[in-house]
Amino acid sequence: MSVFEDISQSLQKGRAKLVVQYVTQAIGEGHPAQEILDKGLIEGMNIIGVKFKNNEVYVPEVMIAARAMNAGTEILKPLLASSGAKSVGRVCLGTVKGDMHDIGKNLVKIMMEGKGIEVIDLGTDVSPQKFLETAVNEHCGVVACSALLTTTMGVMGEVVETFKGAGQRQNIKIMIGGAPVTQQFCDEIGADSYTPDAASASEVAVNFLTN
Ligand code: B1M
Repeated sequence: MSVFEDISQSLQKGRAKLVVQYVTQAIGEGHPAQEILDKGLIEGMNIIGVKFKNNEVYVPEVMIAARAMNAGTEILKPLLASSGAKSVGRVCLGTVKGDMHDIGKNLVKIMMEGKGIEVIDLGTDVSPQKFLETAVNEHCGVVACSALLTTTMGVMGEVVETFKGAGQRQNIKIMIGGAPVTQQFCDEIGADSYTPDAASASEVAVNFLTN
């Protein structure tokens, strides 16, 4: 069994200490952090997602797996985010109202900080009004919204409308992402960018902030 399978299986069992052990081993073997994240941690979480959908595991097991995922991500954090970069601008980031999923959002934060972006993390369950107030008061050039539920992704459209209503649509770029979000949805609601993963989100944010 490869070290990636070890990571994935330990994560699925919610064995945080083993996840940390195998992630550390993978780093020691010279695997790049992004590969460990994608082939080990995210792969394990995707399998949990399928089991969750099929009622083979339930919320408590998923929460324990999420905790193990966070433990593994913590080890990778310094490797994913190269430190010392000069600030290129400010992003206000959050998971939209009604949605508590924060693992993907936290990865977006790590990758953006790694590119020298100052991230104001509003956490989960963030209302359109809160995004607006923070972005304006904290002089953010970009607002980044994450959603994991088909029932909450519509809030991203409300974010766009709230910024329009406040006359802030021209000044601030709105980026969206999360598993159910698509480019087509982005076009429909009139957001500025959809990106499928945290790494590409950080690249687009740098472009918006520097151009
Ligand atoms: Co939830 N959940 N969950 N859950 N959960 C999903 C999303 C689901 C697909 C599972 C399933 O049925 N297969 C399903 C949604 C179905 C749907 O809407 N179509 C679901 C459901 C139904 C629910 C509840 C309603 C279950 C219930 O209570 N009956 C409930 C809702 C609670 C709420 O939010 N109000 C719920 C609860 C939970 C837990 C609390 C148990 C836990 C969350 C823990 C936490 O986040 N702290 C949880 C988890 C862990 C999942 C799954 C298994 C994994 C999500 C995850 O973290 N993936 C998920 C199944 C799945 O996605 N396969 C599922 C790993 C993460 C790295 O990926 O967040 O997609 P992701 O981020 C990616 C990209 O999407 C992207 O970057 C990352 C990769 O680099 N990205 C962005 C994310 N945000 C971005 C923003 C950007 C750009 C890219 O720009 C701004």
